[in-house]
Amino acid sequence: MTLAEALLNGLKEHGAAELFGIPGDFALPFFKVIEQSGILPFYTLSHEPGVGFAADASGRCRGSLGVAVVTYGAGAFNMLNSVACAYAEKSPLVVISGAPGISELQGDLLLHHQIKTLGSQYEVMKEFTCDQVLLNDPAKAPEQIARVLRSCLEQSRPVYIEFPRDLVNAPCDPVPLLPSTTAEPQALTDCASEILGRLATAEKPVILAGVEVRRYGLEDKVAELSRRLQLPVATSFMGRGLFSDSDCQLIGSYIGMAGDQSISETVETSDQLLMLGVIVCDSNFGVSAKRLDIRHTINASDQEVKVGYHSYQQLSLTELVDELLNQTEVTNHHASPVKPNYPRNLEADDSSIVPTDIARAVNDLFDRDGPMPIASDIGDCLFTAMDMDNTQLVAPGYYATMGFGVPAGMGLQASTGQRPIILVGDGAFQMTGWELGNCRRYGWDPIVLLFNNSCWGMLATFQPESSFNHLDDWHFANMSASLGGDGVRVQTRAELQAALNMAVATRGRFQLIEIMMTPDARSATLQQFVEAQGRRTGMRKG
Ligand code: TPW
Repeated sequence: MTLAEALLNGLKEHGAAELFGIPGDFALPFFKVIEQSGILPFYTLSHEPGVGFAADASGRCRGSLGVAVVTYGAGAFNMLNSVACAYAEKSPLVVISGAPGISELQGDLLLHHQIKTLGSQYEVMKEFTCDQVLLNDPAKAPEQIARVLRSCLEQSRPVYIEFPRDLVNAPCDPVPLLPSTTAEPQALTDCASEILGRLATAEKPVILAGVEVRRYGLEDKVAELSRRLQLPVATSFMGRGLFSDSDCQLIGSYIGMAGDQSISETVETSDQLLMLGVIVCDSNFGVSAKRLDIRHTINASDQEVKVGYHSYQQLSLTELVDELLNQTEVTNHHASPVKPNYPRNLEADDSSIVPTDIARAVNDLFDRDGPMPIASDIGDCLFTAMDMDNTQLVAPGYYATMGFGVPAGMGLQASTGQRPIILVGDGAFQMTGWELGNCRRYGWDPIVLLFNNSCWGMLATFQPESSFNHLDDWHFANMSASLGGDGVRVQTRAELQAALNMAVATRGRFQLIEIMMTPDARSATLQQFVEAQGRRTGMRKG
């Protein structure tokens, strides 16, 4: 077997479902093997940020490896922001970059795509990934690739593999599966019993579940734990979409000052808050992290469990949840999830559209036809998603990069086969909306709900006095036909409902619904979020 084949088989055996990429001359030999071997399905897109987001979404929604393959320099650096997003939001993304051949390294001649030195890219990637390897020795490569892929899965963070183009066909052994790293058994037992002891004596214990629960495939186990302990469960903002298929007493998503105040109160007044895999950040907490009293929190994430002010190191969330289950009695107690009061029953009249109407229309659709997964961009579309039924959601809720939604939805459909709803603002659509042009050749048919308020609305909410936040009218719906899909512009609730029904009924082509709204039509959640953020940063008085 060759080094390229060993890498592709290794990726597959470690859980990769497909590859997304854009070639370049430093990557052409590897791309040739990718195509000819057919080891993994392979999709090319148009712009490297989209490649990174699509691969990230694949990894997120399957809790396994997403893979992005790019060329050296221009390709890899073009994708850096997506890698940053995956790092920040703990997504298991494998970045593979073609590179100059070993035989090209001698001599004074600069190579194209080179910045300072030929090692610059590797150094930059060290900062954006949790483990890296330069495949310059086929004898060591199997072990090195195995280590890097294990790091990717165990830490659920991006890793970097640099592949010199003249070693693609070098003979190589298969990539092994390394044993997973495990916690010190006594530390694990003690940690779990300390946690259970604290929960047993608390009056109002609550579980707050975050993204790691999905990343490590722990939804059912955490749901089981909550039933055994009879604890209510809230998800973080980033964890939205968790437990959509699980039986637990889900009370909704905690977004601090920006969200439902009864959920905020339950979480903030809990005298023992068990945070499982939560990214403790401003957006997750609706900028109210200070409201949590550390003495009464248990925070398990990043292979560490902090109990009040002390911590247990090198202990994964998976091991912790398993041990908590070990130490608790099986019950046949059924959960009684609180049915959140999401808006539904859209009045299909001639009124102009506001974001809540879009949530209503989507919830009505789910009531009729069953839930669909959602990929959302950042912007008011994501805050509006908080008013949609709890279905699978991928979104950059913490790193908050624009441009995620469209390619992420495509990655989601590629890897799961499910038809997604994509939520995106006009500003973000200007960045990566063009990737939709790649749907036709792969048979993807996402339904895209484009929130067109003709502005960078979130920014305009922060700073309404600035006219640079206004955007021109690009008539996105008109562009759909040439991109291989169907597009329609809607101005009223009746038109929105009709367009959504038509989109659902039409399979095989992407369906773009360009929803026209006034710049000041925004969700209550966005308004509250911006006000809370403004108070915290002093950007806005309120
Ligand atoms: C890659 C900064 C955050 S929100 C926003 C900007 C420019 C406006 C988004 O406008 P859109 O949605 O998509 O029309 P809406 O609902 O606000 O009207 N560059 C990147 N990422 C971010 N987050 C920014 C800039 C930003």
